[in-house]
Amino acid sequence: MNNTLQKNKEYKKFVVDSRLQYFKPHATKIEKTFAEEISSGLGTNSKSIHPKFFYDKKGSELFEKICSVPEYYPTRTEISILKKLQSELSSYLDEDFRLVELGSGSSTKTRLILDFLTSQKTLEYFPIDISEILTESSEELLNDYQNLTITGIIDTYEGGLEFLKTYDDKSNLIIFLGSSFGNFSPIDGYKFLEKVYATMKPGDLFLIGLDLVKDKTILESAYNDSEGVTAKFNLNVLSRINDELDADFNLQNFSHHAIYNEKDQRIEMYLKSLVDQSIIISKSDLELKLQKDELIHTEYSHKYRLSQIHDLLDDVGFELKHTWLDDKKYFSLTLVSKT
Ligand code: AVJ
Repeated sequence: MNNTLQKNKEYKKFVVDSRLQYFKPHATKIEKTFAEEISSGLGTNSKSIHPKFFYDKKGSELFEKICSVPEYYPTRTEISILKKLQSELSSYLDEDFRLVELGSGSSTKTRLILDFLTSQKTLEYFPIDISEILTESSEELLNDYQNLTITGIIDTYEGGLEFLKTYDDKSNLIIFLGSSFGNFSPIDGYKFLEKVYATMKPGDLFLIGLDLVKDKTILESAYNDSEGVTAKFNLNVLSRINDELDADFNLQNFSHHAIYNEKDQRIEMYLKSLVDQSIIISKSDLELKLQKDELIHTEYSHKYRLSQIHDLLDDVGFELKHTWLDDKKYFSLTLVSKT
C-alpha cells in the first residue's frame, strides 16, 4: 500500500479508456532534471550531453528515419532476427505473463513479437519510454491488436523499472531491443543489468538486442549516412535545448562528427564547434564557451563480441537460454532468465 501511495505522489495516472492507461512523472520533476543535467554536462572541461535527451518528439521522429536509411543496418537486421525468433520464443514462456519493453519508441519492432503473443490470448503490454511518442504509438497498437491492453510509463529506464518492481506479482518478459544498451559505459551497463535482474522475479525472462563488432567502415557509415539524417538527429538536441531551456545555439556553427573507436569497441558521436563561440543557456544558468574544433560528446554506441555478451550476462547472474543471430552475424538477440 505504501508503494502505491508513493507512486501516486510521483506519477500522474492518465486513464484513456479500458484498454489504455499511462503514468507520467510530474512535469516539474523532469524539467528540473533536464536543466540541471545540461548544466553539469556542459559546465565542465570535457563537455557532454546525455543521449537520452535526443528523444524529444522531433528527435524520436528523426531516429525513426535513421532506422530506414540504407547505411543503418541494425534495425533491419534485428527485424530479420525477430522473424526467426517468433516461432521459437513461445517455448520459453509461461502461461500468464506481461510484455515489458524498455525504450519502446514507436513500437515498430515490437509488432513482430505482438503478432504471435496476441494470436491466442489477451496480452498486457507495458511500454517504458522517455518520449511522449509512447502515447501515440500505443493508440495505433490498440487499433491493430484487439487482444491487447497497454499500461505505458513515460520515464527513464530506471524509473520504469522501479515502477514495475512494486507493481504486482505477475511474470514478466522484459525486452530491450535495438542495442540501446550500447549507450551505457561498461560500468553503467553492468549496474543497469543488475537493476533489471533485481526487478525480475524468478522465472522472468529478459531479451536483449546487441549490435556486434564488425568492420570499421560498415560501422562508421551507419553513423554517417549520406542523407545526413544522423547529423540532423545529433544537431536536434541543440534545438531542443534552445526551445526548452531558453538557449541561443546557432546550429550552423556546429557539425556532426562520428567515429569508431576500435580499442573501446564503440561509435563515438560528437557535435563539433566550427567557430569560437559563446552560448547562453538561461534555464541552466550557464554561459557556455566553445573554441573552434572543440567537441561536445553526445553518444557512445558500444559494440560487443558474442563471448563478451555471454560473460556479462553470466556475471550478473542470469541464466543463458538462447542467442539468435542473422546470417552475417551483424546483430544478436539473447534470451536469459532469472532462476
Ligand atoms: C538507439 C542507441 C541504439 O546507438 O545505434 C543511431 C542511436 N545514434 N544513430 C545507436 C543512434 C545514431 C542508436 N541506439
